[in-house]
Formats: sequence, structure tokens, C-alpha cells
Amino acid sequence: MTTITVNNKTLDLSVPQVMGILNVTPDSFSDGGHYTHIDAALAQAQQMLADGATILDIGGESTRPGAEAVSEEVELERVIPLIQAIRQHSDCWISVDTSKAAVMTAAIAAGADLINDVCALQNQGCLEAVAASHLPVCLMHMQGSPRTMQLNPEYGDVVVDVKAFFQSRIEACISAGIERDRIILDPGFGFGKTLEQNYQMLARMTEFADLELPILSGTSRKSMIGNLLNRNIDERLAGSLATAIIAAQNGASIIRVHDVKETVDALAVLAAAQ
Ligand code: 8Y4
Repeated sequence: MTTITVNNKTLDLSVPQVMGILNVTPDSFSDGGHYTHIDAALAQAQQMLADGATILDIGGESTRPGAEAVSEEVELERVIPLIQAIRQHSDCWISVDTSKAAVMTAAIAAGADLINDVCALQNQGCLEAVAASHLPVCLMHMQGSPRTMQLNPEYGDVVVDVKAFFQSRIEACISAGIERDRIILDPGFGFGKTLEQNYQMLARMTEFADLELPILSGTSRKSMIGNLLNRNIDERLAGSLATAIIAAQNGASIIRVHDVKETVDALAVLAAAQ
């Protein structure tokens, strides 16, 4: 049985777990009313936990293709108060989606349990920030940077190349003092991959199994669904559920989604058929 234990909590990764994507309002304004963006996010967090999410992923930077970078200050003020607020109300698993060492360190101090880095700890100080903690880390593959990644993705064989990237980042982590059993791998759907490359990774995710580490899969509402089906963002639920089930069947143990309730139902159907 594969488990991850941190901060007195254990996550059983022998069954797929659902990670809910928590919206962080881009504007950190407060209108002086009683219901702030923190309250709204807290309500969304409670709903996702009630619906069966075991992990909440909180990020303050948009990593959409073409998105502009966000300053450290803005990211900190979006993410840290929300982590603190959720931690006050719940002992759920809190994941912080960030690629900045200072945000990682502050999030860890605020009670985060997992570092989710789309840059796989390649930015300045990130290996050290995670090494100084006991937290697990998700290393995601991306070709290029969010601004340019969809321009011209090129691979020999996408699965082989992503796997080689994982090997090299695992080695970098271990050299920095991050134990192997703290690492989660993520092929990075939509991050510098064509439609065909994304579906090849989904179909061949079983090939990552010999690295013997948990796999996180994030396809929810992404362009690989929208472009395949010609569907707008609010019409991608069925496609998202299909990819979640395929990922789980092909060995993913954490599924990152917007639609928690529906994904939990779909995974329960899969479990019944095992
Ligand atoms: C609609 C909604 C269209 C969302 C696109 C998107 C991943 C991730 C993201 C992932 C891990 C996104 C932070 C992109 N994707 N972290 N983060 N894996 N580990 N786009 O696949 O959700 S953000």
C-alpha cells in the first residue's frame, strides 16, 4: 500500500484521491461587506470537502497558456490568508500551487501539507525550501514556459522524454535532501503538448509505473478536452470525467479537478468495477 504521511495525516494512494481546485479571486479587494473573497473561497472549500475531495489545491498565479507572471507579493497576499483560514476550519490536505520559494516557505508556515510546483522545483531556492520541510512535493513536467509553451511543442517520444525529465528532477531532489518517498510525479497535461501528445500521455500513463512513485493527473476542463470536442469551458464536464477515469485506470493516484462531486461519483463507479 502506498501512503504519504505528513503533519499527523496519512493519505492512502492505493485508491485514487480527488484534489479540488480552489478558485482564488484574482482581485484581493475587500468591499467592506460581510462576505469577502476569503469567505467565498472557504465556502467553496467546505463544499469540495463535503463532496469527497481529500486535497485542496490553492494557487494565486494563473498558469494558463499565455498568462502573465504574478509578483511574489501578489501571490503571497492571495494565497497565505486563504491557507490560514482553511487551516483554522479543517485538517484537510492543503496543497499550494506555486513555483516561488518564498511562497512555498510562507505556505508551509501557514499550514500547507503539499507543494504543487508546475516548474518542478527548478526555480531559485525551491529545492532548498522543500528540503527544509517534511512535505511531499508534486513535480510537474512542462516544456517551455506558460507564456510560450503552446507555440511549438516538440518531442522525440513524449512519454519517453517526460519520463527522462522525471528521472533528472528526482535526482536533483535527492541531491538536495528531498527523500524519494516525498515525490509525486505529474506529466503536465496541456503544458507544452499538442492535442495528440496529451492523449498519448493519457493512453500510456502506465509507462510511468516503473518509477514507482505516485502519479497526479490534471486534465480538468483543459483544452485537450475543449479542442477535441469543440466545447467551451463550461461544457467540458463529460470529457473531463472520461479523462479522470482513464487516468485512474492507468495508474494515477491523485486526480486534480474542478468538479469534485461528479469525479468522486465516476471514481466510485470505477472502483465498483475493479
Ligand atoms: C480550464 C481550466 C482550462 C483550467 C485550463 C485550466 C496542473 C497544475 C494547473 C496540472 C498540477 C489549468 C496548477 C492549469 N494544471 N498542477 N496546475 N498538474 N500538478 N488550466 O495539470 O488548470 S493550472
